[in-house]
Amino acid sequence: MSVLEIKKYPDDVLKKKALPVEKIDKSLQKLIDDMIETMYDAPGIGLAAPQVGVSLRLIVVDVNLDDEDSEPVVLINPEITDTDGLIESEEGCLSVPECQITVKRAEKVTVKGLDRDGREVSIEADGLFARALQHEIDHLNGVLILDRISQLKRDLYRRKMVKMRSKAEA
Ligand code: GNR
Ligand code: NI
Repeated sequence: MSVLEIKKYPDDVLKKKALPVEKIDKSLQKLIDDMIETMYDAPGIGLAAPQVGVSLRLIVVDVNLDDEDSEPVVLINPEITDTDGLIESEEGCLSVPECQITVKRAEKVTVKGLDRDGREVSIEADGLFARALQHEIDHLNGVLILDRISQLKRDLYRRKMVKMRSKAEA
């Protein structure tokens, strides 16, 4: 297994709509394992394939990072089939460094997809798990937390990043 490079805004791969996974083969299993290792290494509570430069509909989530026995959830071609409630909460993103913003999302979601063995699964989630699933599925549609805030805040973030970059290069 290997830790992969996490692509950062404004990388083009983060803006693309990812394609459905057609074949669950050895190379996909390796990608899944590498994504899990990359998520734990970061550390993050979720990771979508486009974040490691692969434009496929595949996500991994583990909101119990502190729990040794917790198993990562792997979802291939995930789809939200039901939502309930709306709630605002702070979010960060490994691909959008130095950015913590409040995002309004469904409080509960039902998500269907395939597990890593290709079996159909349906997951009901609330709390941080529901939030992480929606955040990762956004990545598959080329949507970042920056797209969910006002133009003004987005411009502020862009300017902050330009400044940080010029400092780092100085
Ligand atoms: O590690 C992460 N934390 C987080 C916190 C609140 C809402 C969503 C997230 S996902 C993020 C990892 C990430 O960027 N996944 O795409
Ligand atoms: Ni993210």
